[in-house]
Amino acid sequence: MSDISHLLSQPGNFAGLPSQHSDYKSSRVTVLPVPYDGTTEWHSGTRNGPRAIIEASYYLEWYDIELGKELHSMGIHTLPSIEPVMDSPEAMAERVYSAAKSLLDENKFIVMLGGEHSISYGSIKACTQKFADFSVLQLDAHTDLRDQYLGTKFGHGCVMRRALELCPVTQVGIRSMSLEEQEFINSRHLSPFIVDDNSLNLSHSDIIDSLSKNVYITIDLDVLDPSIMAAVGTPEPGGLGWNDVLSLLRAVAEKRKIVGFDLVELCPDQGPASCSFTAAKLTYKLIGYSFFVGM
Ligand SMILES: [Mn+2]
Repeated sequence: MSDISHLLSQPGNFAGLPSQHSDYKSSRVTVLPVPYDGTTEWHSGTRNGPRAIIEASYYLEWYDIELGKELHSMGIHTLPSIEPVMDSPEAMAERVYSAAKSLLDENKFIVMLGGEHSISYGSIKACTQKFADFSVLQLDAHTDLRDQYLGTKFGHGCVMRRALELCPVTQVGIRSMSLEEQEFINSRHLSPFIVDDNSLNLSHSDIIDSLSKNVYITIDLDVLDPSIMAAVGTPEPGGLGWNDVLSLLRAVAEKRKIVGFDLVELCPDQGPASCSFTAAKLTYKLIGYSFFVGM
């Protein structure tokens, strides 16, 4: 058969990119869907997040007004989904770690789409082994610092406690935590950036000063205000706006090297379709910042 690939759409391909912009070998970015929600306790359904984000991404404009260019020149390849392990959160974390490690070994930039927040641990662990002078920036309404929850140390409420055992973590957008988590923060002298006065005047320089040279970003979509991001498992009022998040991410990209990121906790059944598009656009904008802004 003659080559008709240019006539065919690419189902399951982030941003609907044609093969010349999404071939695995030549792409620096790999989008890794992880449809897992084995430990969520209230609204489950984040397993449908990756598919919803990718389907919404077909409607993205490749051209970005802010950066003045199309953002796919580094190549963006979308991988098949990681098969969930449903009976053991720890085994699932190990599976994500193995996948992330192989991608980093091939010098790929990981963009992981969740799925619940627990999946971040595997990719953070792989990054700590690859990059020196490394830390994590977490955008989230919740600290996720419980030592264990519902019988596991690897659930989404514990993910940043596990990450902190590996590397420094800067938490931004926090507006809910348990007493146990507050006491842990006090005992470790951690300083999360808490949203508590409606001003949302988060100091970019304070946040950036707390980060290492190489930064992995984990975005729990509930960091956004529920008025623009209702489709999450555990919504929390008083969140950041779209421009708050973008201006922070751009400022980080200007001063630090972003080495990978994930976007988690989209629960498409809980909100309008605009939430999936917002998540897709945030993914695309952060790819753009990571490759075309600053360092
Ligand atoms: Mn979270």
